[in-house]
Amino acid sequence: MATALAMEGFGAAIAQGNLSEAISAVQGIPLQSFQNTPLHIAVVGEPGSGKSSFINAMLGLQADDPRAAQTGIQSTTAEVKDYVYPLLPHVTLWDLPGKGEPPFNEGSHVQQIDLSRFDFFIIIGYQRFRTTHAELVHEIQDMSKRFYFVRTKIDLDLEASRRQRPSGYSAEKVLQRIKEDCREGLLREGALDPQIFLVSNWETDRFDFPLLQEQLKKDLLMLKRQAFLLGLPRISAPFWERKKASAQIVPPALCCGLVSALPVPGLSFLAAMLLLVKFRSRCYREFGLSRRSLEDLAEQIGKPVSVLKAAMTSLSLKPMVLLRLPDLVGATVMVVELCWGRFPTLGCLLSGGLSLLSTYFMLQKCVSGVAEDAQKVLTKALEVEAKKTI
Ligand SMILES: Nc1nc2c(ncn2[C@@H]2O[C@H](COP(=O)(O)OP(=O)(O)OP(=O)(O)O)[C@@H](O)[C@H]2O)c(=O)[nH]1
Ligand SMILES: [Mg+2]
Repeated sequence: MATALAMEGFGAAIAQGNLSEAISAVQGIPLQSFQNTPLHIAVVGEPGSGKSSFINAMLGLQADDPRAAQTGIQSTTAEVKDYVYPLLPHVTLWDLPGKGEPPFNEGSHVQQIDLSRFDFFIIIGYQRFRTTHAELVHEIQDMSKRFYFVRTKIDLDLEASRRQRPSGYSAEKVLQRIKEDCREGLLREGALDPQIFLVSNWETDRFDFPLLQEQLKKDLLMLKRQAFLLGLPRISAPFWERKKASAQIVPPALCCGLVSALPVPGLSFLAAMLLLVKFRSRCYREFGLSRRSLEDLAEQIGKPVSVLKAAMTSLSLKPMVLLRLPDLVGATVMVVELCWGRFPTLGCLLSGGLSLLSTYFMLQKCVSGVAEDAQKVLTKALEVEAKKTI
């Protein structure tokens, strides 16, 4: 209920171009309100690392159960498949094919399987910390999402160690060394305070398996809140489309066309440039990107305004002016010189028409750029907000 109300406020604020109010509408939602928010957890990792076996262990299913995920020594999981996690409400575990395995060859994994559709990740690894894990950590962190690192087949490690050094065998030391290797690898990749669990999928009551389930339960509402916030940019997209559609482009373009019809070379350039600057400022105000609005938003999320400005990469005035206006000036001057002397009316119509068209497309590009920037700024603000643990 609280989330539905907040969503209404969020939508209304976006429609008004008030980004700080939009953030404030969702900022204050009590954690308990996210109980019913769905959480999609992707289980990812290299082929054969024990992803499907881990899912079965989480679900409490034996491998021969018809409801269980298929497991095997050879590559088994070829398609993404969902499994409802019965111990927590609205949580789904997703079994994915191994990263780096055909048809998900190196480099194509992300294109084939869109990781952005998942809210949280469990990276499964066995043996050493590898490049595959490092790549996954980067992909996940770039989306401002979180993960647990689960090191499987611990039973095999202990057994191997016991066989190799029967006299000096210490299970505790082996486990500590494995955890250290995982931690070092994760920290090297920039993971902050990584959560690492050592498990055997055959023995869910031993090692860190119970701890993992407990931690997931503890983190649940925070992860759902994060999923909710990071899903908001998708919801806000239609609001920007509506704002874009309502932008008044024709009157200023007409005005520029009329000015350009005057037989003064270069006048259309000046007129279009002035118009562009003014129009862009108006768009910034309407989409919530004016200096004042950005300062308010930065204060709201507790970050310097430069963090938000860095996200505004779609629209830069200089390249727009430099790219579009020389065409406009050149064409207009040419038309004026060629036609004005002999056919004054034709020259006037041509230069005015050219200017009108060119200005129209320029302003359209301007509105799209501002809308894109507004979406990026909002996404950044929501990412900052989602990272806060409350
Ligand atoms: N000893 C031991 N074997 C495991 C463990 N987890 C998985 N295995 C075995 O490892 C092999 C691969 O397990 P899967 O669960 O199919 O691995 P996967 O990551 O889903 O494999 P793909 O779907 O092919 O990427 C199977 O033979 C499992 O029985 C574990 O914790 N301990
Ligand atoms: Mg599998």
